[in-house]
Amino acid sequence: MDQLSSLREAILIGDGGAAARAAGEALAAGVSPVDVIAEGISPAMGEVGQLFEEGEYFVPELLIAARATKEVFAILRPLLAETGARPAGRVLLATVEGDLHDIGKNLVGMMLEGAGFEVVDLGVDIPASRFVSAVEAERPQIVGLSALLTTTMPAMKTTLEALDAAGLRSQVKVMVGGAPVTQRYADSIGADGYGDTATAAVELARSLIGRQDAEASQG
Ligand code: B1M
Repeated sequence: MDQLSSLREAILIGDGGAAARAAGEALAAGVSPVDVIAEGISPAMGEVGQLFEEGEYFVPELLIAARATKEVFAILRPLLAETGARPAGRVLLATVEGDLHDIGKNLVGMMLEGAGFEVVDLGVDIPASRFVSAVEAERPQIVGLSALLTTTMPAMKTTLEALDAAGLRSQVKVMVGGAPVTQRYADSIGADGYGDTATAAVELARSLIGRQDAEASQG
């Protein structure tokens, strides 16, 4: 796991080249692309967030760490795409309206792709109306909403309400996540599930697809 320690250090100092090299070495040593994310990038970005909270890091450090992860994703993405035969399901993923945070959402998307899901990533600051039109166009089984601000969490509720008003709510399972989101909040807005980490989001997506298949077979 030395390569994952080097990857972590490279992300912490925002050295994209070193991060990409460490990730390449981890892959060559037999670490799976999913583990590079779950055991390398994800905890490193969690640590970057923590250092920011503690006043050790400032916005520039955050942004160069995030940029370093992008260089690693560029290597991982084609490998993750190779994994599955039939997609495990289609997930429409985005950060809700008013919210520009995408590091966690991107990790969730990459982990889902690694688990064989087809991910349609709408990006950040996505209004409820865009979710509605994208559900109509893409026909996902799951909609994943990410929010990092307490002020944007209510946009999750608005999005669920918009899906309901458009008659689409029963056609999709909705999962929510992001640092301020809790199971209790997810329950209070009528979401189908909450994931506290990218790994949990993958497990949740699998179980939601299972639930949806069971409901469909009951007619
Ligand atoms: Co912002 N920011 N930020 N920020 N930022 C927070 C969230 C904050 C807690 C920092 C603080 O002040 N202590 C605070 C929110 C406070 C609150 O809401 N009460 C905050 C603020 C205030 C702001 C601004 C308003 C600052 C300002 O301008 N005054 C501004 C808002 C911009 C906007 O969105 N409109 C802002 C801006 C930024 C940056 C642009 C500088 C940058 C974002 C860069 C980017 O994303 N491209 C940034 C960052 C990086 C952070 C912190 C430091 C780190 C977030 C992060 O990436 N964490 C954050 C503090 C913190 O969380 N410690 C903070 C790492 C990431 C891997 O974790 O995103 O939690 P996370 O994702 C996890 C899980 O939550 C989960 O899986 C991921 C991996 O395990 N998960 C899901 C996430 N989405 C999921 C979806 C799922 C399931 C699981 O299902 C669909």
